[in-house]
Amino acid sequence: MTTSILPGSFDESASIALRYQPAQWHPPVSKQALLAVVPAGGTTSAVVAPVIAVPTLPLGPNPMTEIWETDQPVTRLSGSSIVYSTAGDLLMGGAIAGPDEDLASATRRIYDEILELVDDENRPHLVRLWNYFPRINEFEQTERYQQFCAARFEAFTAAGYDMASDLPAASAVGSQNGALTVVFIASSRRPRYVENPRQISAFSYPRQYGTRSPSFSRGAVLPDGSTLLVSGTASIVGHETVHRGDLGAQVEETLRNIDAVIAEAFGPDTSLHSEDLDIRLKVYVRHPADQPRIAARLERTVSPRSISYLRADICRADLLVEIEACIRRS
Ligand code: 3EB
Repeated sequence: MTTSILPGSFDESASIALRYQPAQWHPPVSKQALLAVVPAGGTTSAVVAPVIAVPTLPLGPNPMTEIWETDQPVTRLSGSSIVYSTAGDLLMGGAIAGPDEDLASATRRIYDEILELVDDENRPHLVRLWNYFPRINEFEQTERYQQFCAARFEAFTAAGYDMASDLPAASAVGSQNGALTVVFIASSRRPRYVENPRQISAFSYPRQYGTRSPSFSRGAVLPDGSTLLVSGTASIVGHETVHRGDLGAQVEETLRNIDAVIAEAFGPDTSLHSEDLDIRLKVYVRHPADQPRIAARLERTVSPRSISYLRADICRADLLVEIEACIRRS
């Protein structure tokens, strides 16, 4: 584990903002602002912040790289298999499994390491996690998504997490290749986790979706109250997939679900249409040919420059699309 003298205090509230840059962009030499750079499907030569390449390919005419910025001084660190940076109360990092690790062991090892690291770095509250791994809907005795869910559940349980109140927002999607890649944000202060009244909480899903339920909340509001990170959201009402095979209806239902999470976080009159919200959407598309139709719908509500599309499989075989959001109140 790397230790260092932190110039920023973990008591200092740090902002976080997500910006999308064209994928070929090269980062500027601003040590202060960058918390992480998350390119899709490749790497960049960034040296000023952790570069956490995710194994999903961008889709559409404007492939985007994620730039996570903050207003507090950033310290770049690494420990065990995790690269990360800290800024005030926040910590953002990523880890990738080895090529020969099986999914369940890699999930358990990486989660154990993340949970230990955020404790050691005095930022023990997980805010948000992203999980990418190949062949998510394939069966090896059990579906690989269920293997992942079981190992994640065991790691949280072993660390003493209360499954009804301590779980971060998350996404878990299928990549075309690569090894399990986990990206995460943690804080020294507890975020406000929110659920979606239109959906059964994922950690209470019935057993038909796996013996160990998915360990995530529907959204997390950063401790400073400014920013809502909405989990991967799909066309699920209650616990059931709705609109099987109907792309347009799945997108509409997903947007209703995101609006419900926004209303829980920021109040009943708040939605994707609110003027005072700064919105970024990340859209996981199962069939690349569906991207233009999805874009045409989303761009009626959100600026095209604020949407990133990735080719990914969704954790339920009957879902065609999943959308997550980073939403700042101005
Ligand atoms: C769902 O609502 C869709 O296992 O971490 C969305 C977000 C989904 C996160 C996860 C799964 C996860 O159940 C799938």
